[in-house]
Amino acid sequence: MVLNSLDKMIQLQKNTANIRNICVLAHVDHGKTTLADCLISSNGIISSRLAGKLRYMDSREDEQIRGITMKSSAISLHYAKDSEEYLINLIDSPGHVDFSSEVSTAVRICDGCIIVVDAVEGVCPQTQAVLRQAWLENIRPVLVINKIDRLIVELKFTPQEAYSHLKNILEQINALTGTLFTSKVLEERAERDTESQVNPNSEQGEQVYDWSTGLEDTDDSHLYFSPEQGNVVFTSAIDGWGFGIEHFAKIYSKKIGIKKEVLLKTLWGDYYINMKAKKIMKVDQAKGKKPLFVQLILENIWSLYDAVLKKDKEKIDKIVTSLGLKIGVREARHSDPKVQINAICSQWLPISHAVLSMVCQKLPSPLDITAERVEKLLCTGSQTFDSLPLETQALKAAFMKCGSEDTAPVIIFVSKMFAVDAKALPQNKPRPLTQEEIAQRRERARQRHAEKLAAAQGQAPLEPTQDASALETSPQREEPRGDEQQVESMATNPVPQEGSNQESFIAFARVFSGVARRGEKIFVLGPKYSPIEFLQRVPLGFSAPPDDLPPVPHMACCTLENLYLLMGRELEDLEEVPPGNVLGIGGLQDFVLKSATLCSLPSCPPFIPLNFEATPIVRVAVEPKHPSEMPQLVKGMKLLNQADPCVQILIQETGEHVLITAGEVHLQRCLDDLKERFAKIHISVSEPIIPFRETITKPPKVDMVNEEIGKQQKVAVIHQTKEDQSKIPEGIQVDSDGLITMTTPNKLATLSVRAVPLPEEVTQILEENSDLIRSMELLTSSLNEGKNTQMIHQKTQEKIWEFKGKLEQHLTGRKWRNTVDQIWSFGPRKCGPNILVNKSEDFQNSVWIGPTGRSSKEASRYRDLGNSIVSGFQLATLSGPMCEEPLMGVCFVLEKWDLSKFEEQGASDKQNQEQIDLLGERQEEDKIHPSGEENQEVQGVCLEPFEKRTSPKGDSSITDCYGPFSGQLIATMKEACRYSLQVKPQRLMAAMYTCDIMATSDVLGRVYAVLSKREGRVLQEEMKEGTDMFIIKAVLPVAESFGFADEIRKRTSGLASPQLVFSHWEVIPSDPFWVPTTEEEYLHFGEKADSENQARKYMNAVRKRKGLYVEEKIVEHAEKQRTLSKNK
Ligand SMILES: Nc1nc2c(ncn2[C@@H]2O[C@H](COP(=O)(O)OP(=O)(O)OP(=O)(O)O)[C@@H](O)[C@H]2O)c(=O)[nH]1
Ligand SMILES: [Mg+2]
Repeated sequence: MVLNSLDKMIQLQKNTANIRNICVLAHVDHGKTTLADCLISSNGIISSRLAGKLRYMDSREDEQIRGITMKSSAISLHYAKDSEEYLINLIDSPGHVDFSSEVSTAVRICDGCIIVVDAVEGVCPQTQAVLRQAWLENIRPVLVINKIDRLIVELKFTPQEAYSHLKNILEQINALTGTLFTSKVLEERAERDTESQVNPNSEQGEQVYDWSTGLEDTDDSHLYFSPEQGNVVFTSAIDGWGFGIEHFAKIYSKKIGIKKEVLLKTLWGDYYINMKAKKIMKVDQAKGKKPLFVQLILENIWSLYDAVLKKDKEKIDKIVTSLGLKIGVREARHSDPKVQINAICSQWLPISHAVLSMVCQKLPSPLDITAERVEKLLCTGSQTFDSLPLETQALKAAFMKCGSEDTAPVIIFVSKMFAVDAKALPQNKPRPLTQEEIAQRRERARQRHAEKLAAAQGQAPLEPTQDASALETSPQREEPRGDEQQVESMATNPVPQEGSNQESFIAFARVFSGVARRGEKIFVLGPKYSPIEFLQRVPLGFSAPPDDLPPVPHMACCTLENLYLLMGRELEDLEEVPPGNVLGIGGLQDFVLKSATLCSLPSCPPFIPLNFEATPIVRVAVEPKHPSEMPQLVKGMKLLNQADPCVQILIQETGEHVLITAGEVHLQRCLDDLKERFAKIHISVSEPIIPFRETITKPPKVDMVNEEIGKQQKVAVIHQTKEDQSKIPEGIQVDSDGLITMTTPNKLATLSVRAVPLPEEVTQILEENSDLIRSMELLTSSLNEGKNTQMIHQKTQEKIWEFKGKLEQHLTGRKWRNTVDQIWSFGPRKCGPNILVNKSEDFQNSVWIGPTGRSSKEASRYRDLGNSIVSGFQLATLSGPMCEEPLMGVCFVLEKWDLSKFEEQGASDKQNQEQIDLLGERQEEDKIHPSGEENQEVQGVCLEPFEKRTSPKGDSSITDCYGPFSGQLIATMKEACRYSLQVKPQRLMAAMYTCDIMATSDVLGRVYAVLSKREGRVLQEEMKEGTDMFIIKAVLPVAESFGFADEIRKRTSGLASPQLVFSHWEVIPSDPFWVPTTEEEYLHFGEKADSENQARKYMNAVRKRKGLYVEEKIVEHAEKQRTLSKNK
């Protein structure tokens, strides 16, 4: 087939009903890119011989070397079926977990997806993940079961066995779909129930809970994959063939004379054919009849493979002629059976036809977008369209219509930004000449040749008039002479010099409504943009040009500079893009960081953020080899951040530039990009920075040798705690049960704090609801500031009560009485998994209702000072005492908060007040200059700024929440929290990966050896049905995971490869500060107890990295070393 011209594509883009935006999703290595190759070759973009070998969509060098896809990329294909012509925008996605964010970016702009499953490996962890992602985004899937050839060649299955195996895979994947569906129906039902509960008149509210309601009356048959529905095809991408049962139903209905419809229903399933009676009957196992699928389809394929592999020339010829195929001589003689199979099968059962016709039939066009999907795309959890302004609601209709008329609003979603070399942009590339130009030039060349001939026949030779370089840059100048045809065939637009080695950013986007035109002005809406705010700020009917609009947060206005057709490795310039198409947009890099919504109307709500399955967890610090190149590094990191949907960059408090990635492979790719594309400098990379969390536990009941801690041993423990307490400075009271009482340096306030470990479930609930906590925090702060603009939506309110209910459910018992009501704040960063509980009687404040108690004036004073207490808590939870890592699962209880002295002071005259403040000032000064200066001198120095600060506020100096006293409160609270932790048994928490490994039984032992060496724990081991593969599910600390995948691969000679996904935090049971205290422990571990303590090892490593003091004995039993000096 010939390459489709750009004009053809432009024409196809206009017929929205025949556009299919699809992505290919699967577990790693199941053959997505190979399948994409086959589809691309059907359009003549690559040769069919190279299909499967080239992996055209893997355009990066490292993708080719490693053999895995790392980014999603799109290509537009043309497919003609019957009389219809279709445009298929195909997106190939990566299967490796590290790049799952790329899958999210692809899924968002598609309407359907092809799920590829390896026929041997079956359903794998990433298959489940991508299926879930497709569900969450409401896009429709079809199934491709790939690598059927492996069943024949590798597993040597008989057709019957292969059939059972395939049936099994289908069942597995349908079971998965079933669970997704059930959970969705149940969720919807729960939602309906809450609605009806709100409306007490409805009858449903009183219904007895019945889990099955809603399930029975919802038809779900169309959701499942089954060959008779036409949404499953069987393929071997590497051999270039594939089929759906429709293909065979057509053939056999003619051959056998049974209706096609009957065959369609019976070709898959336990039916057999009675050839004599020409009847199809149910399979009776006892009689050993073969199902139709085996008899009519698989056996034919098997016998073809058999003939080719056995090099049975005669049989091959017979098959080829009976199928009516024509095989090229070269292929027919080829010694490699794969080439022969490919040549025969790709004609007999062309894979592109099987897959693309299924895609066109079964997957929706952009016009079929459902109202449900529109709502999901535009409304975050608690919001619905009804709650938005009318102007915004009108946009829903535009979405559904997907219209291209001039009045239709333009709505585009940018799902990621990707970098291309500026030289590869169409406007900077040499432009191939048009047919006309070529003809003209040919004519000129002919003339010249004639002239030359004439000249040669008698006259003096003509001087060459032009040189090649002049031609190159000025193709339109007068007649070029000479035979520079090669040079002439390309006309170049000069590449701007400074842009020659620059990266250019292209937005990967889709038009959801209206026509995107080059040069048009458009609004760029950030994820936090609110149309409500816009409509409040801008008067109705405001019709100034977009540039003159008053500034609205998270909104900018830009021009669509360049529009591109994405063609895999190439880009093609477009003037306009009709709705429903995937496109690339140039010139947005200053406006869009990673993703954005573009709309011609500011009343559009932004699309909801993409949901990324992978959590960035692997951190490294980077620095340039030459310090002078720091600016390049910073610039490069910014570009990298823009070019990758999932990477995070930050500057740590220590000043290090840190890169946070999803895993080792992702890290490697980011570093390569940084070095070779974005920064172009040599960089040095630190060892991975592994995050930990700090927590406390209940005191242990047994000691390190599993002996119960009895009375006698307790003496030792108490002795030890006393020793510990001696480390706590004077002026701090410690109760025997761990209550810390501390006074601010100016002696005006006293705080009593206790730290208590939270139950594990509570920590988990806090983690799960961090978004909700954050929005609660926003609401409270806007209420405190007196703004009441944000109405609490009813659903949000419900969610808050539900969250509170869950906490109450788990915080029961005497110890936790009333705790939930007294929660004052969450930390760190006001949304973390630690809580501050306020049990002081004078002042009550809770996250649920805001401050109460006392008169309002005092309350406001307490509130201001209370903010300092909360800040102290936030600081304490951000970095713990063990190794300055964030805390997790700790509850700080503020038992007393004594401000009586402060109030006395407050009541006294202003003179007094000044001195208090000065005292505070001085103490702060003292901190900075520990040597200290004479009191009077300090007064002299401080008087001026002090007056400046207090004078405008008058008597409000007491409540000055930014005054020195509040600083002292923050510091005291922070210290009190830290000491309260230190008197409890402290523990480190390690980040854990879950790890799925598939391995054959013979390498199982080695996999276990590697796992146990790296402190991994096997959770589950299962044998995969029908194969000799085992699936092992294990957990592994992130700290031990570096090089794990490589080690497993090496030790098992590539037979097993793990997938690591961050799963949770786990307490490391050993105590990092442990020293032997009981007799048994002395006996067992010796006095020094120098056996490996994992927690201490981790803690010391972190402390060392952060430059903190590490208590380590470097030299033990030092003996004087004798140096044998030469000159004795
Ligand atoms: N036997 C056999 N091998 C196949 C088939 N399709 C693909 N492969 C092989 O499987 C390996 C992986 O193929 P890819 O197409 O790169 O897989 P992928 O799903 O794109 O992988 P990622 O992009 O890394 O997730 C390659 O070595 C292919 O040659 C097939 O039909 N049969
Ligand atoms: Mg791939």
